[in-house]
Amino acid sequence: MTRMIWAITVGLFASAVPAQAQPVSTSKFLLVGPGPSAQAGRVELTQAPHGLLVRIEASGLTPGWHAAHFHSVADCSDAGFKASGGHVHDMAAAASVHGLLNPDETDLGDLPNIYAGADGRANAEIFAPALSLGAVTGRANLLDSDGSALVIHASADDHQSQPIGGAGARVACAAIR
Ligand SMILES: [Cu+2]
Repeated sequence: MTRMIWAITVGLFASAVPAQAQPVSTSKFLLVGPGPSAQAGRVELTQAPHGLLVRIEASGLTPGWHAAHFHSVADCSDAGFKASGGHVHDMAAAASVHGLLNPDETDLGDLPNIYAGADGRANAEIFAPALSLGAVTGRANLLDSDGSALVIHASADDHQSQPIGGAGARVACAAIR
């Protein structure tokens, strides 16, 4: 009997306290590549209380590991995706300092590698605590005046080499704006 009362009490308490959850809004962006006119999947970004949840659904990649980074401009219009600029980095720093394994600093746009299977598809969900959709203190806003881009490279990121971890050409790009 005591246990039943306790259970009821817990139930009432739980229903009386509103959940802290806020409405979740996910923004979807088209991933193109190779080149600006071929569809390669999509990128979904969800603003989280302490960072950004990044979901990547890509196809047409060569099997194996691929670097993925946020670059600084929402422009995927040229064949090599060079217009997407360099990596999103700390604007207080003089220049980009790349690499998740770099003891000096890590660009805010650096992400773990993603893996494409034999069918060329890669699905990944990554949490990026330093990034934001919209202005948030202490996080880089991907939706700044010129937006940003999620770029997938031809090769894996070694997370140490400058300036892009030996990741090679840019093979897919999603303009974030
Ligand atoms: Cu990159």
